Amino acid sequence: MLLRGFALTNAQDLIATVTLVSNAAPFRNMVTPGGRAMSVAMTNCGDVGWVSDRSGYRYDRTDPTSGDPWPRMPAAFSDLAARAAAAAGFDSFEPDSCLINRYIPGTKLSLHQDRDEQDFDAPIVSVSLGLPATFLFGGPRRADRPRRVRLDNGDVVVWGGPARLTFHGVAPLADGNHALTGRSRINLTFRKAF
Ligand code: MD3
Ligand code: FE
Repeated sequence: MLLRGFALTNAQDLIATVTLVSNAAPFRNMVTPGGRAMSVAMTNCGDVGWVSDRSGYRYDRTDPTSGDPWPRMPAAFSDLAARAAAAAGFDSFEPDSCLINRYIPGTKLSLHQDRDEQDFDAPIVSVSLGLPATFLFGGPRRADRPRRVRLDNGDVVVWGGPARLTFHGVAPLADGNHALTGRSRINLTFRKAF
């Protein structure tokens, strides 16, 4: 379910909070198991964070860069995620992880499924901030031709039920400048990983 502008009134606050999180756990380009650095820069907050390295993808309680626990999930983050999930019919969504993705012009995210989480009954809630992106919304198989959906600053999407395991990605970010984020797009994804 696409909730256009759901986070618009919170957008400035959310970006300020992303800055606080990324001061404690800086954005980094993780390496895939195949050995290539991802073009998306990532960090996390919450009880666990998504990490990738030569040995694979997983959720981890600590930031591998520092060895410290990830920053705590800010209340403003979990509140927004729970309100959006409820608006889409998912009551009492309690995310234990927020993956924060940063895109600059040219950054893309190849088609993939999110399947490192324990419980596929819980939705994933995504919040788009800053520059617009073309989201690629595929089907249950990688070969399914994706639909292209524009995601703008403040848009929130709740991915649950039959949409939970669809293949998806992001087309290379077009250049631009946004009042809130400059030449970048920030995406928050709230997950129940454990
Ligand atoms: C559909 N992020 O972090 S958000 C990701 O814009 C990811 O940064 C993209 O894909 C981004 O894994 C897309 C939308 C999204 C997130 C998770 C999903 C769509 C999803 C999980 C299942 C189906
Ligand atoms: Fe994903």
